[in-house]
Amino acid sequence: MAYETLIVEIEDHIALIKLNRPDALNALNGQLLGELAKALKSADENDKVRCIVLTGSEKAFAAGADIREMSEKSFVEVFTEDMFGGEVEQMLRVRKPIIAAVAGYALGGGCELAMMCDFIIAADTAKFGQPEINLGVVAGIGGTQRLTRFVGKSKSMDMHLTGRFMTAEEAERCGLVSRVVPAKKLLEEAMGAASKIAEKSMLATMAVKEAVNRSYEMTLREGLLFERRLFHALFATEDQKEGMAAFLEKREPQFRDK
Ligand code: CO8
Repeated sequence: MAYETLIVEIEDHIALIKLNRPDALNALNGQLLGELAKALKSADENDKVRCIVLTGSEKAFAAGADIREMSEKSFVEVFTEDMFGGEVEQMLRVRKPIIAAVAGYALGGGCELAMMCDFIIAADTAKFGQPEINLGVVAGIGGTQRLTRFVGKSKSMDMHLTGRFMTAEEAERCGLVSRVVPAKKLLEEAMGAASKIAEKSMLATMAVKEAVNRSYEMTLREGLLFERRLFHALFATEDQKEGMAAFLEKREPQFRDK
């Protein structure tokens, strides 16, 4: 499928989705979010794809929702159309792992989009922020909820109330990103991580994603039970037999997603 605001490449079981609105620092407008939801759904449904990498440009992952597009909208408009609600729900339905590879600005909706992915690998040039307060609004696609869970109340309040930006180093220190790499190596590192994931049994990777995401929505006791039942359930798969046999036979496993 051809997209106007994205570049999508599928190679070696990895779908690489690049946000592509260079003139607006990849600001997220309705068209881009609609195309992104479609591209993610299509990658999720494509049997050849086992992991997804979402990235932007060297200068910006995404500098937020498109302020030009939003500025004149009324409450009645954004409320009745439930602005971005459908697109975001669609993105959250993706069951394959998504890695955000972030260089440059990840601000507002851009930071929220990165946090919607399963983990974030940052270039040393990355800058994260929730500067909506400077526009007289608040985050709208998860910033106050996800950032708070990821980095704690004090830092989340600091980011949302002052609108300041966080460096990649600070983001790694507080647990927002999983690793920081030199900007030139960002894609190589993200694709390397995606290749590693692509080698695993997809049944197990999907189970990991469900279990970790549930940890934000369940009590610890319920989450522990959910995890244990998933662990038990995977014993019904051929991949569990293959993975354990391969270990004992000192060879690489050949997973078949069965
Ligand atoms: N929207 C639209 N256009 C943008 C945006 C944006 N968010 N960010 C940058 N641009 C455009 C600029 O207008 C400029 O275009 P032009 O050349 O036509 O004037 C071009 O990109 C380059 O930007 P700058 O000249 O400003 O570049 P600088 O290097 O000087 O500055 C910054 C880079 C610091 C990133 C600066 O552009 C900036 O502050 N951008 C806005 C950041 C921001 O406030 N983001 C939050 C937006 S609100 C939001 O994300 C809410 C999300 C929740 C929505 C949920 C709805 C339900």
